[in-house]
Amino acid sequence: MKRRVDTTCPYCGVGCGVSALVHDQQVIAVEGSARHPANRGRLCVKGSALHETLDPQARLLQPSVRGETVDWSTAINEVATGLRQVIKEHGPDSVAFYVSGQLLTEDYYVANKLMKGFIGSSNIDTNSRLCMSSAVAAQKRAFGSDTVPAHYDDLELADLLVLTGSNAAWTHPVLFQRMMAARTAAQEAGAPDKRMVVIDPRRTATAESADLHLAIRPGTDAVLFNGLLVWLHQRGITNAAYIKRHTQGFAETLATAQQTAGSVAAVAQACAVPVQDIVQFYEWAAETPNMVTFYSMGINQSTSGVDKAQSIINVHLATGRIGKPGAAPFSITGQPNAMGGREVGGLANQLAAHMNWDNPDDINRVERFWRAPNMAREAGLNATDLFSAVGEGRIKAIWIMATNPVVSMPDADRVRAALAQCDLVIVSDCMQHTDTLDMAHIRLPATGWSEKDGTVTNSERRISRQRALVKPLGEAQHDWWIITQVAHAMGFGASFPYQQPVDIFREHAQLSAYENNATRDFDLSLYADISTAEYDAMAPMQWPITAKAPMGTARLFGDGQFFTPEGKARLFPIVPRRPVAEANPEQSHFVLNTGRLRDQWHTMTRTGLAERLDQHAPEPRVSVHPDDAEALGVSPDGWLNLATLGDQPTGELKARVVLSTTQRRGELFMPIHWTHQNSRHGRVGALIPTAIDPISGQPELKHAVVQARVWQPQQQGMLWCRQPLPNPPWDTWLMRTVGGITVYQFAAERALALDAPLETWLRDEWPYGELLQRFDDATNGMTRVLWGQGNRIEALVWFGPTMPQPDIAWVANCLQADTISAPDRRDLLAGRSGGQEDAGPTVCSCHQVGEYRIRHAIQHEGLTTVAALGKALKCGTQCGSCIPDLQRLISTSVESVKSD
Ligand SMILES: Nc1nc2c(c(=O)[nH]1)N[C@H]1C(S)=C(S)[C@@H](COP(=O)(O)OP(=O)(O)OC[C@H]3O[C@@H](n4cnc5c(=O)[nH]c(N)nc54)[C@H](O)[C@@H]3O)O[C@H]1N2
Ligand SMILES: Nc1nc2c(c(=O)[nH]1)N[C@H]1C(S)=C(S)[C@@H](COP(=O)(O)OP(=O)(O)OC[C@H]3O[C@@H](n4cnc5c(=O)[nH]c(N)nc54)[C@H](O)[C@@H]3O)O[C@H]1N2
Ligand code: SF4
Ligand SMILES: [Mo]
Repeated sequence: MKRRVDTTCPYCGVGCGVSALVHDQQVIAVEGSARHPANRGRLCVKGSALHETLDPQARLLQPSVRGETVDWSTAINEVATGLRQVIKEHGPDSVAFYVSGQLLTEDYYVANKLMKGFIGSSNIDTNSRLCMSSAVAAQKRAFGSDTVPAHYDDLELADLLVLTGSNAAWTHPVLFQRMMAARTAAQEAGAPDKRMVVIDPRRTATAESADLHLAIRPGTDAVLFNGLLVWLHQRGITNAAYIKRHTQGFAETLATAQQTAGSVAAVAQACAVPVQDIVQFYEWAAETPNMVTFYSMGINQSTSGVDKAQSIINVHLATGRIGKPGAAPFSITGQPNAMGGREVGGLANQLAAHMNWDNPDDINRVERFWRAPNMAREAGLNATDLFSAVGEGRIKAIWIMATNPVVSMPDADRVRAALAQCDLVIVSDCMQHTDTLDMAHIRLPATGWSEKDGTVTNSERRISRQRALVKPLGEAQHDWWIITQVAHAMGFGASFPYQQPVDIFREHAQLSAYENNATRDFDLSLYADISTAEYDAMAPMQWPITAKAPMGTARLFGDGQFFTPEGKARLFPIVPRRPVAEANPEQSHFVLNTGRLRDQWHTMTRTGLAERLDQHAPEPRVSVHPDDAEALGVSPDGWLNLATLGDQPTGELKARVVLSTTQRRGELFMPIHWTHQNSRHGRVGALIPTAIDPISGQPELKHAVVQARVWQPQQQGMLWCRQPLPNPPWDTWLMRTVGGITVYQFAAERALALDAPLETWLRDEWPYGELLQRFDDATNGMTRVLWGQGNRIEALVWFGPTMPQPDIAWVANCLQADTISAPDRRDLLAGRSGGQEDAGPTVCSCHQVGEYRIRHAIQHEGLTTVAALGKALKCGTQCGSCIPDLQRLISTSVESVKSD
């Protein structure tokens, strides 16, 4: 029987409600839940492909210890004994947990409790250190609490949206669509303009849709916002009454802003943006009280992330633009449960339930509530220090859950080396192949989305249920269960009596309410006695959720009351600081910026399984400004070798370039998603040195300086085969799956001759059947070779001095067939694509519409609006994530027609 179940998307912090259609033990379709207030029926392309990422083959299904499959009781016992042994010999601070904003709140709560109250160390940190910790520190400093005051509706109510350091069109797509729809509706209603300003060194898809884009020099946000404060004050827009009644520190803050960003000319120069653009931004800000500043990783991932966030908050406090409909500073969370992690205290410098290490009463309160025998007393190591401690042997056992630090940490090779020499590495993951699992002594199979059951909190403080849709596959177990079992085996059973997620949620709610009396923002007292039935039926709601606010709380700070001892918010003087390293194009030293692609999630363990998500950007290209490419002497499809600077360069990466005028000169951009599982030299984290914000400990992931050199491979090519190679022989390669066929794209510094050793190698290492046919194309130096048996093709390799440009899907299709037709075989050898039209790189993943097809429609069929294209080709009509791309194609194609 088919069932519909309401759950939540496990990807970004928008936290969309998903309505899943389940048949037996299969999720057969998903759609946006119309009832969920975050998305009201919408889903982006990643969310709408969720059911395509549940491949059982890719899952980790059994526990193992040092390579041997074991049962759960053995695995739990190994973990518990291992941890106990290390603690006995070296003390509690010699163990660490590294957890994740992708755990559910219940998982997270138990991990935090076990570490801080029972093991007796606070060496538990989370990947949110890389993501949110600057925003957390700034909010605590300014508000006295880590509070996001806003509601998503504020994004629609705002008349001026300022997006800084955010590529929301790709990273928070459903919110971005809500913003766009509100702007269109206002225009259609003839209402005064709703405007959007985007601040980002790159002209992203988000910036393309903005009314004004400020392509600032990286790291200069604080100058821009200090300048805005000065401008608003000069024009009498700062709110003297609000400042007096509800804030402190204004005079010093203003004075510092005047010294560091006193004139528009100075700001324009520091940010490298035309004066008139700065003036335009400031004028709009002056005339629009309904202003939301929405900020993300371009602010947080910086050595001055806390200060950059504070400079934004200063402007909102000085104008009283906070806690009101359509007015707020809005730090947006990345991961689905980054906010839930903050609630439980998942960062090493947080305690629990928004209580703090610097308050002895808080420590005592949590100790009493947990009846903790070994309460930790102070903050533990943040992520970068924690992995250093592993490398130095001070931490001897580490348990990593739901994160992939060998890819996502800065100095990623150093993280791998640290784990390689650690005595005990325990990894819980739901997938089978990750770079971090490769380093594990004990591998624990966790349940994943569709099996997990619990709660998550999105960017607007809204707690939603993520529900189990199907039974766990194989031996997979819930993270909370695994941690609870280990707690039992370590002798703490009485304090971990949980049978089901609601037992944990109830305790979490009780702790939030414990001796709270409105002294702490995070309060779920209404749920302190929640029953299983109520938990199962729980509707999405924003905290605080109390007897006074039984339907939750849309906004905080509307009354001007803050959680500092004085009850007043703190403005804080900000002296802008530059990023730690500088580019020097003359020496080919470039600033490397890193971030996300539209259709992939982080290290691709899940989105990498849905073929249609792979098509928008199948290759990790490095974006280079055309003038820089010319200066470097790299051709449009050529390769760059990027290396970290310093006496002992560690990280290195080879990637093909994509020329892009959306890129500032002197800067490069690389996506973060590729790993050792699907590439050689694709892990960008290996290039990022560890430089952290002194307050938050968040690494500067957006700004590394690298040496770029042209790399000239002698041989480049592609290999299609039915199964992955055990040991690819090339200097650099990428692997993906197309139509069930494995496709390698490779390049080699020195040509591997086909006859030897490549052919021998292929014959010895992989049984492709016999070499059927070979064609050497004298005109372009390309060689194509078919292997197989009779009319069944097992493999095709196509290589030469340049990278072939085939219709990859068509070739894969030929291989998939049991027998190949004679014409297709001829075409394969000749490098033609079966007479089929090549649709070009996929733009619309939902409806599989390619760029060439769209350009043709724009240029030759007169379809020059998004609506017209949607009507004819269906592109952009489902999730809408590609609409900015369609707009770009329309504007560039129309221009090229005009200039033809
Ligand atoms: N498709 C997709 N969506 C995701 C994710 C994903 O993996 N894939 N991950 C989720 C997670 S965990 C997160 S944290 C969010 C991140 O969401 P975003 O922060 O929107 O994404 P990023 O691409 O990391 O970076 C945003 C922008 O910051 C800009 N930037 C770099 N330096 C500066 C600077 O100095 N100042 C300013 N103003 N901008 C700068 C970059 O050019 C980039 O365009 O996305 C979430 N959503
Ligand atoms: N250079 C650079 N580096 C970055 C960033 C950047 O912008 N630039 N961004 C940083 C940011 S903001 C983030 S959030 C991180 C993200 O980086 P990671 O957290 O390392 O990336 P993910 O691929 O999301 O890793 C999640 C892992 O958990 C597994 N998993 C999924 N669900 C579950 C579950 O329920 N239980 C368990 N046990 N496992 C599960 C997945 O299979 C996957 O292996 O990357 C950071 N690193
Ligand atoms: S915007 Fe997309 S990825 Fe984010 S929660 Fe919604 S559907 Fe999931
Ligand atoms: Mo993140």
